[in-house]
Amino acid sequence: MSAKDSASDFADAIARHLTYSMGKDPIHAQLTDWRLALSLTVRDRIVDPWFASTRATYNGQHKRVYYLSMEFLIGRLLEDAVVNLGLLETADAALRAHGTDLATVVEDEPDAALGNGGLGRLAACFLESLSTIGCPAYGYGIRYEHGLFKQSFENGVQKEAPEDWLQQSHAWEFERPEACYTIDFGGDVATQGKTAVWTPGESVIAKAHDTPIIGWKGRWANTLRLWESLPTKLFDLDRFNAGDYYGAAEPEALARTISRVLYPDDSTPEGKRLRLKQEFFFTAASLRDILRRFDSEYDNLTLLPSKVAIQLNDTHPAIAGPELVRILHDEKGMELADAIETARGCLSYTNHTLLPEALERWSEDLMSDLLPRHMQLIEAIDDAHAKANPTRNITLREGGEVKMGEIAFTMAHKVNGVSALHTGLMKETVFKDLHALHPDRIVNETNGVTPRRWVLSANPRLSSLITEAIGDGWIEDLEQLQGLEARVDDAGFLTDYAAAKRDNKMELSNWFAGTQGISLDPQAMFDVQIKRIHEYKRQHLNILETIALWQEIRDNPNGNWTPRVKIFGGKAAPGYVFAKQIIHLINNVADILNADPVTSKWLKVVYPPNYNVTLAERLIPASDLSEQISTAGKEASGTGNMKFALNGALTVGTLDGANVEIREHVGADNFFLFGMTADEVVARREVDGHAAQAVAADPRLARAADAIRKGVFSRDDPTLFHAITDNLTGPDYFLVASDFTDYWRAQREVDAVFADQERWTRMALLNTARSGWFSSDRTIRGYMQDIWGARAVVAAE
Ligand code: 26Q
Repeated sequence: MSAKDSASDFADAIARHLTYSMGKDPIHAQLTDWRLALSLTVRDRIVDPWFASTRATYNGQHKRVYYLSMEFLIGRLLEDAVVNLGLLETADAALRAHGTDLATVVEDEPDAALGNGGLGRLAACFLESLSTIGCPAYGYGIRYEHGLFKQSFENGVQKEAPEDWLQQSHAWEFERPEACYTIDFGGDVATQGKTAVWTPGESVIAKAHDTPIIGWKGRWANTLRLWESLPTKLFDLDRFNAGDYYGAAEPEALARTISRVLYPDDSTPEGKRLRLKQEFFFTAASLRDILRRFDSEYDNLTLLPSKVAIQLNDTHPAIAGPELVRILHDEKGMELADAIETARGCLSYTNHTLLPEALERWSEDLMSDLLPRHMQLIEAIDDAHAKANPTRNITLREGGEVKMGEIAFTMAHKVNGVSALHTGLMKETVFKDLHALHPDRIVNETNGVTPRRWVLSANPRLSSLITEAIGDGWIEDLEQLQGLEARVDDAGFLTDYAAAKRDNKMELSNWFAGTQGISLDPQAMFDVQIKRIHEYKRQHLNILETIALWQEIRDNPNGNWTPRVKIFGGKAAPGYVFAKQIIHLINNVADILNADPVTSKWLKVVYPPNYNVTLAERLIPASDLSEQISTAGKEASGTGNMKFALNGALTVGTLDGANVEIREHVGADNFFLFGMTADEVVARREVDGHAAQAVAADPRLARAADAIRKGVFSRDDPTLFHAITDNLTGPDYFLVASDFTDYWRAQREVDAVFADQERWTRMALLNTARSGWFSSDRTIRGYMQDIWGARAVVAAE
């Protein structure tokens, strides 16, 4: 049906939805009305392939993949759906017949920001790839009422406001009142003979909301099922009748808290009771749903691992291990050892961080209080593991805390890292002992990104150029981009490639002028660092280099400088004081530099607030330089780095995460490498006074730090940024000082190459041509083969 739609049929369908689904007279329709009507029209074309996919899976008794994730950072859905259904031209023409156009309508959709950063965005890319490949899969998560907070700047300081994506109606989810489960917490456990009986103290309802995720060419659609928490009892009528109106509404308010808001942390978790409740809530609901589906098709639980693959996105759903054991053992009567074995056959776990402070641990007291039966089972699993492996002293608990990484590891048949370097470090550090015991368990699955969103729809100019050159097979087989390599000496092609970038930069400049009131020179190098603000990601290294460059330009204003715009984007966790100081510093540096009549034609700093998926889609296609400058060994993979390389930005980066593999693919000549290796980082930390030494050895660094310390960027309060400068010359755990000199060197090399535009363009083209391996399609195929034992299915026509 979809492919045959004519623009006028489509326009009629939009008008019908406007009138009959929404009750809106087209004469009075506003932008949001058109957006909803278009979304409903598009949705109509998703539902059939969606049902067909579900039926094909069911009829073929295929194994299903369940991706459990606290976060799905999906962004907007409308354009993705339109693109994947091949409706770009049709939808645009139809909307024009109604007096608007697709680009305008698409801009009206709010981002679904149900994630913090990389981990959540990876989950969203995976969902799209799973559908494109045709692998039967469900994403399971929480339907947060409020996603990641909205960021604004007041005098350079980050302010947070609640995000409210659900305030605006949207067309993508189907409420499933029939898919409701009671989720229990607290209470006591009694032993009756051999069986444990858990009598919970409180319960909430988990209600499902389904969003179909359509794959490329509309061949397959999977489901993202998000849980909303509701009270078991809507309303306490007795209390209401007794005049206690607030009290009557209390159970509802309490229950709803669980799915109220996304925890705004990135790698700095705190042991909050509500967070553990959220984790158990969505994990338990998902497992119940998975087993209900399994029970409806099979009657032999030993088949479970051959039909069900459950991927744990980090340890956030790690309670799935004990919970599945509880269901199989307590509820289904399986022997404990068999229950553990069966659960392990289904479960696998992805680790996304080695930062010690980010590894989840919960106090045994909290766990016993909230999940008493699970605490007992954790002890039992711990004992069973110890018995099976008597020579090694590995425990799931330590110092009164439960270690979720260890639980996830022992309960998983495969554990994976997200880049080659990170997987290697997992084996050597956090999971060293467990790896020695289970040497085949850890595997690597280097991250990827979906080319449909991150190239095809984000960068239509580049996409058309690619398709003209090599056909459109690259969209689902990204390594075909290699075919572009043949054009690297083709002057005409290079001109077109450069023109696409130039036009993207022009478009971005217009956006900056229109929304931020800043005028940028599209000829300047657009140097971009966009990601969560964190010390290990070292935005402060970037801003220090900016300050040093500014000082150098002021010294020699008639020098032959390469014009640059430094673009920053990203949020800091609200409680992360140091990260917020970095934001403040960047904003203050921007104020001073942009107002400097001598230097501002060479060097500008801009920091648009509220960085999100949509802003990334704007910035990445218009970027020349990608800043991937984390302390080696700290960034598990990075995925922004891949999006930049595909879109023809060159990377200045350390040997960290997937940068290592990007450099291998694009070639060392096409990558600006600097900094210490992960091993050198470890050694350097042992050097007494390493930071002070580094500062003393580099006058540029010393002078830049001095300017901050003296209040050049905080005239009213010179001490404002002393925490940053004191850290820089003091402990400097992330080795900003020690990597500065080499970073400066690499940046001057970047300047020199950028001045030779032809050379730059060739390098950029080679980045695009050689980054096809970083498609999330490749990553998903890796998981299917190495971890899930799942196969792609072709839906019945
Ligand atoms: C945990 C407990 C309590 C509160 C918050 C959290 C929490 C939330 C989010 C801990 C970590 C995260 C997010 C981690 C994350 O995004 N990691 C990134 O994952 C990407 C995908 O694999 C990698 O590319 C990045 O390198 C990694 O930093």
